[in-house]
Amino acid sequence: MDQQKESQRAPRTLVVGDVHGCYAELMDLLDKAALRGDDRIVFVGDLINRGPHNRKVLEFVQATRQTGTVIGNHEFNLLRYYQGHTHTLKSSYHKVINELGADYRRHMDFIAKLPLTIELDEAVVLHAGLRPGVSLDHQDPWEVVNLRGLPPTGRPWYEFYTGKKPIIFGHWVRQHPLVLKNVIGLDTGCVYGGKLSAVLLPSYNLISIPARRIYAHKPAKCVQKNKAEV
Ligand SMILES: [Mn+2]
Repeated sequence: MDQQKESQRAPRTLVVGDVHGCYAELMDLLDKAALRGDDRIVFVGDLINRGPHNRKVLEFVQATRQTGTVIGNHEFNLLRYYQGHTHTLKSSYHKVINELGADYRRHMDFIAKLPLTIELDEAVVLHAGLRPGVSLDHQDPWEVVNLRGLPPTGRPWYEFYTGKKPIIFGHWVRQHPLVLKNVIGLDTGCVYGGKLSAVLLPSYNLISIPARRIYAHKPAKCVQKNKAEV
């Protein structure tokens, strides 16, 4: 058996950007990716909220073998409400709770166990960002799921990331995936009528699927205005 054929059969990992309940687009993306039996799917978090089919996305992730997901800020916010740490929640989250109905508790038990980071052979997956110079174990959880610009300049956290292992993240919506030397940003705003994007490892091939429609309007703070956008 020659080595090339052997490597073609090695399991791959598809890392998927913010889904936000866009189940139909997720299925389109998986069709396009043509995964094989032992390939893995890892999500950058924000599986839910603002989109149409939050329950279906959560059920798919829990029912499908070889999937993993980190927690996103939307799961984080809902979990804090569920656990009684806050009593305020935007209306879109209440729609998610209604959609989950009798299964709300079961899905929150799943969300409560989600990790902040998933370390793959090729890259580290997390939702939003990292403080430079702080080890993965010592990052502030709120920042891992929310960080964008760093004080005092507000420049994106990833401009300061010098780690050897690439970081794959979502959270910060841009028109096209962000591809830098050791950073890949996958949130291309599917729920806002953009596209759902993913990267297949270890080839680093990018795959995108257009949104079928606009499901929600984008809050201004989510838009990447920085010059670093490519
Ligand atoms: Mn998001």
